[in-house]
Amino acid sequence: MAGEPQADCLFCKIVAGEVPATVVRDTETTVAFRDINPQAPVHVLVIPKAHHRDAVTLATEAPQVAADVLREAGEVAALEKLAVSEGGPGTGYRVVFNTGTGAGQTVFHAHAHVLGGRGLDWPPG
Ligand code: IU
Repeated sequence: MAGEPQADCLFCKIVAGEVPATVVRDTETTVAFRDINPQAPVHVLVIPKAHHRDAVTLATEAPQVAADVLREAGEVAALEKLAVSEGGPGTGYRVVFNTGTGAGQTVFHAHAHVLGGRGLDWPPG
């Protein structure tokens, strides 16, 4: 059933506390934790606690939780002083949802990458 924990899912295990993670924010519906292989000075993943295979599937199956994930991405950016309005050293941040193997998705539990703390090129690689 949509949203049910998957036994072989690493991020479901992080939600369950079975795999360690450096958690920066925890809400009723989401968890935000530091990426173990950071691609920028700030690299935090925001995930729904429920299992959905990617961000668009999440938005279809649980739109309110998709909104929670996006709002939490903004809360993380504020916490990490990335947002211009926070007066931090950053001049902004990037929120990325890799979707599908061709786009670099390796963990099939929806997650937002929140990246910042350095200049971010466009177009991305
Ligand atoms: P992707 O968009 O599916 O490629 O992102 C998965 C991310 O999960 C990737 O950046 C990994 O470094 C990260 N990650 C993690 O933070 N902790 C883990 O135990 C594992 C992967 I495995």
